[in-house]
Amino acid sequence: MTEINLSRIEKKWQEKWEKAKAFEVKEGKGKKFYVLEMYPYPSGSGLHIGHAFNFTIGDVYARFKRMQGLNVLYPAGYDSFGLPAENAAIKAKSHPKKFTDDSIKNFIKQQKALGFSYDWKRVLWSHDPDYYKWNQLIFLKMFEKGLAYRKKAPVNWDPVEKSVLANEQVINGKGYRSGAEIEIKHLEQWFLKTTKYADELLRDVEKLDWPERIKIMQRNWIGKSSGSEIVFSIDGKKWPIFTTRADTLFGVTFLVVSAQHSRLMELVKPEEKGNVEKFLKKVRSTKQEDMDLLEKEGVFTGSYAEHPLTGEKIPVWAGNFVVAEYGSGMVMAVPAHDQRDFEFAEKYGIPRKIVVMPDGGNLTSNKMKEAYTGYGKLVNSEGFDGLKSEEAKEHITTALAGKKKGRKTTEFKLRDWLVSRQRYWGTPIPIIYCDECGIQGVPEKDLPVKLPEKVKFGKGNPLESSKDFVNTKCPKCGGKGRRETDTMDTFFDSSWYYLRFADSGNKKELFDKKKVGYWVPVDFYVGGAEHATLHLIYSRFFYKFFRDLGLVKGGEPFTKLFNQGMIHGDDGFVMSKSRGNVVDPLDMVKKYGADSLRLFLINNASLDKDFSWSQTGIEASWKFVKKVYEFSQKGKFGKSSPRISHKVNKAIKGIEKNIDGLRYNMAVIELRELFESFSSGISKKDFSSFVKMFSLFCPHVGEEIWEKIGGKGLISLSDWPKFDEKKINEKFDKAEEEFEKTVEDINRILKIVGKAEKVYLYVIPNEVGNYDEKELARRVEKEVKIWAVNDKEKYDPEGKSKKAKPGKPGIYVE
Ligand code: ANZ
Ligand code: ZN
Repeated sequence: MTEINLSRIEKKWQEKWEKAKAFEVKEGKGKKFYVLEMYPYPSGSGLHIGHAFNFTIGDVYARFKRMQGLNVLYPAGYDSFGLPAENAAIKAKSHPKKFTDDSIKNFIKQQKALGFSYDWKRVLWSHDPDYYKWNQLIFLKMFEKGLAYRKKAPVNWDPVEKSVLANEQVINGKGYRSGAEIEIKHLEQWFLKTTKYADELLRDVEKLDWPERIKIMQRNWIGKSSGSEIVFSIDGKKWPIFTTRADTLFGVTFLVVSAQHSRLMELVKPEEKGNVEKFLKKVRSTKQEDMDLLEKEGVFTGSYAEHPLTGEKIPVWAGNFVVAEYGSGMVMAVPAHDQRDFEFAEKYGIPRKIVVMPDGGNLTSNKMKEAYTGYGKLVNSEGFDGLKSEEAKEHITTALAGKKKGRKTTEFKLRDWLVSRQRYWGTPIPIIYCDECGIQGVPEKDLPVKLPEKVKFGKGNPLESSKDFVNTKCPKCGGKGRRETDTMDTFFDSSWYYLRFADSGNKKELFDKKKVGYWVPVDFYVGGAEHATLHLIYSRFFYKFFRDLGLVKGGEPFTKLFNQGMIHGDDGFVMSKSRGNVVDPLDMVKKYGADSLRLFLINNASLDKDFSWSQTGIEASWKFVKKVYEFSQKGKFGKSSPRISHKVNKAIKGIEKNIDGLRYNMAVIELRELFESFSSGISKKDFSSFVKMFSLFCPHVGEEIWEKIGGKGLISLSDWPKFDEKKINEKFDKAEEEFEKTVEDINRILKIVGKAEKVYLYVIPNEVGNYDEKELARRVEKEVKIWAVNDKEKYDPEGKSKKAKPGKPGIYVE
């Protein structure tokens, strides 16, 4: 028998696919289906096992839909701008461009080695001026519409990356990549007005076929709150404050202004200035989640506010738990009914006042161990006593509105996206500053503003020290102009790449509307859950912006989203170089072949669950691949018995459903079971159906077998097998179950009897066909003789044939 040579087979078919441009597609040919994996960062160390898993999930789906006759767009691209490349290049004393180009080349080679069926003609990467030119155009369009704007704001400064970060990129007060403690700086930066679409972004979450937890994260991130704005007066000036609990207004015992509030200093009295400044040095984050974790701290400003209804004097504090950029950056603190305020008041000895009494409850201020945050009936609230919280909110707000001291309002947690970065390796922001004309967009004809290649790395942003880059002419007056040296956050690049794939070579425009209209939205999007609030919010925002420009239809870019699980090392821990439990997919390809790796990755567990690498697992997959190949090489086909026919048709039906539902592991179980039944003979047609299904997971060996059995063209482009419902007959499954039970029964008897050489089986006449002597002998490892109970010739010394029942033969051993 010919020994299987997997690497020869892989190379052969990869070349054939490439030569035949097998997976290149054009729009218009029937119904489309768009499969996409999240834009990978082409790391210098190449493709890791998580990528291999992610891409295999996508590839199997793309192959499946393609065979089902859909026109499948399945492209690949590289998220190639960004700090990691810049840092790695500096470390390797290379240039980020060279470093990145090399990484991409390597990445593509590796993807090809795994047999992914991408349309390579459409490949793109962000650092290509033909790509980022369009980033710049999009930015200018946003600038024109007031959606890209500059403002001074408290921002997150990452001292290691030496750049600002967006709110989404700060985790527990630390930079999401560097892990450095974030510092707060007040800087003028570029923002994109994501909040313009806040309401719609929230509403449309309901339309999405996405994992529920991602939808929840999106809802929370956008965070809509309905409440009231209440105006407090401080030294004659009006300071509006957002609250969702206007019913607690009479319980306010202090105000807290955010430590990062842009007008904080107006509130600080000279005698408190020293204290306040000392306090401000300690404050680290601008983000709510981070603040909630911190111990609540603050400092008195020296100012007092006037209560809008009682006129009482209320001290104003600065605190670390108030977000500058939410509401008005101030809170009216009600320590009896808000836990944060409670803790703060305890710490600084500020009194509390109960104004909401729970039903049947009996709160006493000095016995409270924590705030009562629920609803109830109002007390200590002048004319509003006795009202229920819900009613009181309305009444109090109306009373305030009458005095022009309040109104109903809605707030969103979502902040505008800070997109400027003080780093080199990104898209230059296409803006020119002129002393005469102010901020000017670069005219479209001058795009792209190219990233200069000859720059000095090491100190700060190399663009700043590049005179040729910075000095330019003002596009309006022709006078001296200065280029913006900030670059765009790389999440800008990934916010629309899926649209460019629909028309990636277009030199004249962003993309052709008709082409995008045909391919987009993405029907199936696979990637990690870590993008829940970053990329997936930004992309949805871009899409809505493009829709408003009339460039795309519908409102959402990704119809169905799937998050794959994480792969751990064989020790159960997350793979990491320091633990030494990393598995390199390319090593596995060399050792076991690409198909075995692919099969192993998807047949482990439910695709959205974490699982651990297993050596025996990949070996088992490899053995299966070999067995299928060897079976095919014998090439002896006959007729499928009705039982086999039943199995094949039932498997097609089941596998089809399981793949569609992303239960690949279940599909593989069915495929293996089906294969096991072939030893008793199978028709070529039925075997072809099996190979087609097998080829989704193992495309190289699939093609090789297909060629051997005389299949026409490429199996990758063949039609998905159709099942014949009429050939599915559950009686075969029942017979099989009975057979298995009989095997068990015999084995039990053999165990009791001990020494026995022969097994006699007495079967109801119409069931004789369900038992195969050879198969049974193999299973019980004894000589077996089967009799029909009514056979006159039968050997039955103990009359065991009388015990036979339908589905349960009589058994005699000796
Ligand atoms: C008084 C009050 C009394 C509040 C009470 C709550 C309970 P959500 O639902 O998240 O919108 N708040 C307002 N602006 C804030 C800011 N910039 N940073 C931190 N907290 C802020 O929460 C709204 C509530 O969060 C508001 O209602 C306010 O505290 C606080 F028994 O006002 B509340
Ligand atoms: Zn000018």
